[in-house]
Amino acid sequence: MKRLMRGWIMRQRLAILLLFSAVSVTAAHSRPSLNLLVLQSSGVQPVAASTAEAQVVMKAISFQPAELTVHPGETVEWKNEDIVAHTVTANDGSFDSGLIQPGSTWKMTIKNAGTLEYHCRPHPNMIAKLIAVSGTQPEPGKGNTGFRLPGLTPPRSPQELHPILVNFTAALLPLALLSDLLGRLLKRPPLHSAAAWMVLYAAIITPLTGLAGWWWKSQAAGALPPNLITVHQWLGTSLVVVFALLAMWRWRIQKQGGVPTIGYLIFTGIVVLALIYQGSLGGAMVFGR
Ligand SMILES: [Cu+2]
Repeated sequence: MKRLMRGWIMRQRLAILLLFSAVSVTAAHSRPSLNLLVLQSSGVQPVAASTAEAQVVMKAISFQPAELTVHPGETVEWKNEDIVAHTVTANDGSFDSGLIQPGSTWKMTIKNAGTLEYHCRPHPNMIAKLIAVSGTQPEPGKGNTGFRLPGLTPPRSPQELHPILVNFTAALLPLALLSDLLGRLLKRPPLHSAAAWMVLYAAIITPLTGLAGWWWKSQAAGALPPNLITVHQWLGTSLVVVFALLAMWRWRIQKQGGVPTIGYLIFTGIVVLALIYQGSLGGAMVFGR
């Protein structure tokens, strides 16, 4: 009976650990997911003809306004008030500003009526649209109201893959440390086994995260802040090596059936701090400071 009870308590503790890792992954994803609900044009409002140039400001990693009604023949100006470079790139490939550095502007004259959806290449979460209407007629077929959810598509670009893969390491390594600490505290060998597996998974998946990061950098060229990216890429590459060594160390401890030493726990703690710093650099590049 006592053994049954013990097993039940173990399962409860593991469930709590799993819940924590799920919460951390969800939190890391909550920001981009806000952009998933894109409000489609609801009743396009024709505005009086204006010769004034329309302006879109790029600020806080977003286009402001995200939706702008213009007329064919008008010139729209994009002004970058951010600390990082952005692009104005048509989703259908019909135009691309190239990199617009902080403080710079880019202009484009609207030729035809229609909806022009665009995004920023280094920051795929930066999306916006221009609705070009001719005369006072609302654009035909675009006056419908309602929401449209984008279809679920598998991640293909490094800008999507890198942030997804990062979550695994960000969850696995701190949880492995927590599991080892709890294992020592509660004298539960299964918690040590869980920790050894988590360190191994982190060591396997992190090289893929690194590859996606290098791929991203090769695509984004000079769009990423040079100082941040230099530290981020080399710290990340070092962490790939450190995780591999850490996994070997952890498995040797595991094979000897032993409890991890204080030395191992302190070293893992330092690696977790480096990982947190690495995450803050990545966040600064994608979302700004
Ligand atoms: Cu951007």
